[in-house]
Amino acid sequence: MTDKAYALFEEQQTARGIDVEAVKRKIKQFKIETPSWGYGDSGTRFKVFQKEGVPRDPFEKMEDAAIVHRLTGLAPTVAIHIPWDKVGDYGKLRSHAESLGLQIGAVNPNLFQEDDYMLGSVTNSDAAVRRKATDHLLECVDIAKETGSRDLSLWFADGTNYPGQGDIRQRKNWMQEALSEMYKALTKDMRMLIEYKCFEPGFYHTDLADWGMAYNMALKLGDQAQVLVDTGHHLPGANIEHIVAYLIDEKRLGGFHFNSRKYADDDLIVGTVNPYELFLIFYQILNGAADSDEGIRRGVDSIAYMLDQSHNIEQKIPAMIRSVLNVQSAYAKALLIDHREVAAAQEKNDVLAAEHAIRKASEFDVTPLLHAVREEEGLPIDPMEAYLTSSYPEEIKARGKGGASW
Ligand code: PSV
Ligand code: MN
Ligand code: MN
Repeated sequence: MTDKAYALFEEQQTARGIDVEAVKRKIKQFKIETPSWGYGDSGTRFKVFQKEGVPRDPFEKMEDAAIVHRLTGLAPTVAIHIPWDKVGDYGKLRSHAESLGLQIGAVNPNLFQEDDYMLGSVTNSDAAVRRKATDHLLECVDIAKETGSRDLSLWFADGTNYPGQGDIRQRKNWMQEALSEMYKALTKDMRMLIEYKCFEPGFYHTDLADWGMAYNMALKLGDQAQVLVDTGHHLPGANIEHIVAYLIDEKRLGGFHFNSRKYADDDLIVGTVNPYELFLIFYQILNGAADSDEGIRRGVDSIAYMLDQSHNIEQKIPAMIRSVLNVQSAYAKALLIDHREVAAAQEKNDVLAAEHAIRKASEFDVTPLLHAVREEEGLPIDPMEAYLTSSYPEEIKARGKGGASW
């Protein structure tokens, strides 16, 4: 059945002029980083529900992440969050990850959970708090050296709730001061990925509220500073694909934090309510990947695809498996876009034909293609089923309740 379905798929796509072998190669190369905090007891607002079998420390988080990677072949790196993943010896955490076939990915400083940061971290009007916050950023650069991480993902909860609460321009300059100090500490291979968020926890203003502010900051810092697009951080109706295309063209798109949101920054499973948006994001990325400018192609090549999700009511490992599979399937569909067809329609200013050329690709069923890829890679055809029928869910129950949380 699988063979028949795949043969049909291949015939159909070849007839459209799609190089299916090239598509398969790209799917096999595509990887998504999972966040350590999505394995622990964490979760969106109001209450964190404790689950049985949740990892008790960063080492066990790596073990769960390794299962996701082993079953999907998609998630070889894990982002860490400091101090949630603080350990005495990062070399030991790194070796543990490597022994499981993983690598430690982006290091995420945490500048939002201490009382000192109530009125801001790097933009706090108290110089001692700013110093403490900047020192934490520097500490994270040192940790990244030990973990072998290239990227530092930076999200600041800094902002205000009321007009006049802070001097917005002064805070902007303090932000730049702290980031510049951090930038100077980077090794030449490291990158600072700067997130923005339109609101929360600052509801009047946030110091880095949108992609333009993050981009401006990155420009002032230098080439190793890039923008991180968290899909949950936009106002309703924002055209994220446009932001993505713009940043690609400016060679400043550093990476993504994928998640799904219906209302605010819910950090829910990517692709559950807006798979078409995800597909359109990949359309822009693939458009950049085919650019004649080598710099743009290089930029696209180094985009970090990461999840930023906190699973509260869901089972953690299956939620992560579902997430990486959703991203893979949106990417696979985008690989079926015939860019020549799009270009021809644009050339003729044929609006409907252009839209059709894009949408059509999203309507193909990529299941046989993904099954074939998994078969060739020696992976289970259905990673979710493989997990649920494995002994792992039962084994981790021995960890009991009350695992790691933030
Ligand atoms: C808070 O909005 C947030 O979700 C940011 O997106 C960060 O990337 C994440 O937490 C982890 O610090
Ligand atoms: Mn994020
Ligand atoms: Mn967020």
